[in-house]
Amino acid sequence: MGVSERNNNYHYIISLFIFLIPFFLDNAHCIRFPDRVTQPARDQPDQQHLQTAVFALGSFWRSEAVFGCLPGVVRTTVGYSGGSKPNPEYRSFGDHAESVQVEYDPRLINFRKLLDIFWSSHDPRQVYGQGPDVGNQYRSIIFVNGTEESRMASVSKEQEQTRSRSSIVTTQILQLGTFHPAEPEHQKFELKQNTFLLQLIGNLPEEELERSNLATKLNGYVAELCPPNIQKQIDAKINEIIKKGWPILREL
Ligand code: MHO
Repeated sequence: MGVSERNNNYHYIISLFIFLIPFFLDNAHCIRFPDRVTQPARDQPDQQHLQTAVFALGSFWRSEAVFGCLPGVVRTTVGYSGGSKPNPEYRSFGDHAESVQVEYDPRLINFRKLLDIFWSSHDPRQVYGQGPDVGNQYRSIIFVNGTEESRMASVSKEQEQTRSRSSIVTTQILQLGTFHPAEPEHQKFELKQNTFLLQLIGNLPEEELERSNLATKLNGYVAELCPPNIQKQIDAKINEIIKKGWPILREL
């Protein structure tokens, strides 16, 4: 056996030994490499952790804007809820109330905080309407999912009632049945009135616009319903883009 042949054999034996090490070590062959982690697209946050809440507090154009730019709110959708009519439409939605469905990341915002926003964003003592809008469709409702949310909603309603005894808080607390999404023209209604901003985010097709986190935030911004610091932040970002001439706003 020549020197190089012997070297080859050594290499072979060493390689084989290295290859077999994991099988000798307890558990070593159980090592699992994590599945490939795919990054969620910037504007499509990780769906798995999201929770959903539904509220009715007057015109759904405005309700959607109230929740849209809160940190942790990922998406909003307007619709009809709280009634029994099977296929509600804007021109005939029967006993339903105009509602907003809020999808949120519970790591960043919780149901209790959403309840605070709900109470501070409308007049729950107004009977048969909200602001200038008159009718049962504008009634105030907290839709709850299960007993814990139901308890939190009741406690918050009692607190709201104690703020003043001279009028009654009319808000209903209902277990959420079906939420019927409204027609496309009612989604992101406030933002749709602002062609400049629509253009600034790249004139998204309707379906994308409805699911977009950016559009959700801007919808609140247009209505000037974001918390003041967020309203300012968005102002600054938009002005920066206008100054730089950067064509499209991708994220906030
Ligand atoms: N005050 C609103 C109500 C619209 S709504 C979506 C209006 O301008 O008619 O019910």
